[in-house]
Amino acid sequence: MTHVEIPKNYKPLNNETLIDFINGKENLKEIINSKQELKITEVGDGNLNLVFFADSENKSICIKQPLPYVRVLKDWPLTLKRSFFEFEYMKIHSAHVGHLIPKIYDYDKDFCTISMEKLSPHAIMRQGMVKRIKYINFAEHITEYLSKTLFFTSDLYLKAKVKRKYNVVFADNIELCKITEDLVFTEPYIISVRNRWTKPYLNKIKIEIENNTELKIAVNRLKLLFLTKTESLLHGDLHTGSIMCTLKDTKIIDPEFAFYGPMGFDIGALLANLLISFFSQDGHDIKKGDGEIYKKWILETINNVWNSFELKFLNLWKSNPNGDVFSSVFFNAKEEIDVENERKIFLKNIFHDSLGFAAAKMIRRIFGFAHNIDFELIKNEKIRAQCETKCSSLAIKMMVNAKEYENIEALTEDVIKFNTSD
Ligand code: SR1
Ligand code: MG
Repeated sequence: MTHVEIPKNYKPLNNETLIDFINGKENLKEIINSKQELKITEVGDGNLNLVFFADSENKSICIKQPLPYVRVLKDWPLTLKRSFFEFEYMKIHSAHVGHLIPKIYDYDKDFCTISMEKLSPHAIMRQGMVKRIKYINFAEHITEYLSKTLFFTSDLYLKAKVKRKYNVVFADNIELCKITEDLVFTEPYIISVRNRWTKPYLNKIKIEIENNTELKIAVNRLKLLFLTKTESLLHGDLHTGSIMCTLKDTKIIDPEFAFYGPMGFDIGALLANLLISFFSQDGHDIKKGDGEIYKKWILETINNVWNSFELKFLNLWKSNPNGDVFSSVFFNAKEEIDVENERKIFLKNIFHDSLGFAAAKMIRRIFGFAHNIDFELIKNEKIRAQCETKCSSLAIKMMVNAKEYENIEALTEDVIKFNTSD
């Protein structure tokens, strides 16, 4: 059994001890500025951690604390150091995307807590998408986030010396990366006790996956990229449960899976979750077809996410050639056309990586350990299985043939085809 190192003074907090914890911290007391008793509520609904809201008559804060195990499976031990990686990720990225993440007030090494801004009236994006809320500014915000976080921590911008130092810090996020290696890149493709799927409807596809050599080679290529391609400091778990929205605002939360990895992994996670939401919509219809307008919005959003990310990333690269590669010392003005061409080739590779990773994320949410409410809330299992079948059939094609997609529109056209097939 894995041994979890626990700081001497660590204790899981509860509604009572959290008040003492806050009262012991001048910085938090000053922010909350309350004369009355705080109202504490534990609101964590993710797979891993405790999340508390502390509300006062003046100000509310949010305190996240890891447990030395996986919250949804207590006999799965898990390092408490994950909150350190989350905190470090937020510190580094706050320079460029501080307005797109919660404000951080405190990191406590003993309790492993991160105290931060309570986001209100934000809701978890995945929950909003089940209710068919159109987040019309989302593509604009998330592409700013993706382009800046990925560019500013890459070798295109950082000096190798700085990037290597960051890389060393996050290379130690071994246990969280191992979760992804197992749950995303391995278990859905083999027989594993942690897998589950909508039985018996999806039994046939599950067996096909286990016997599809091309697919298993493709997922191993992706796993190798995940293990070796240290391009940028990634969020590492950028699904729609790690994003909180209002109609106007977007905030990205929960980067405890942060590591140096392939840019396409974060982009792919996001695309996968938008696609999962798309394929789940028919299962939420009260009257057949009542989700058509919403589905159209999701596809437009997917197109916007890639196209706008590409544009923003290219602009950042062109205006900040500060890293040790493609730096301005190499090229004169006449060579700009060739350099621009090279940038576009680079982005094409990221696009194909993103589609492959998106496919892996779609398959894991249908056949692996951790599923999404998008499909899980479809109570009629036969209807859920129909949605999941379409989603996983597209994912299998995407993973094996990622390079055949010339652009994002080719993908969203395929999405429509797979969704209308019977
Ligand atoms: C045991 S953790 C299961 C999943 O929850 C997180 O959100 C990650 O996606 C992880 O793979
Ligand atoms: Mg999370």
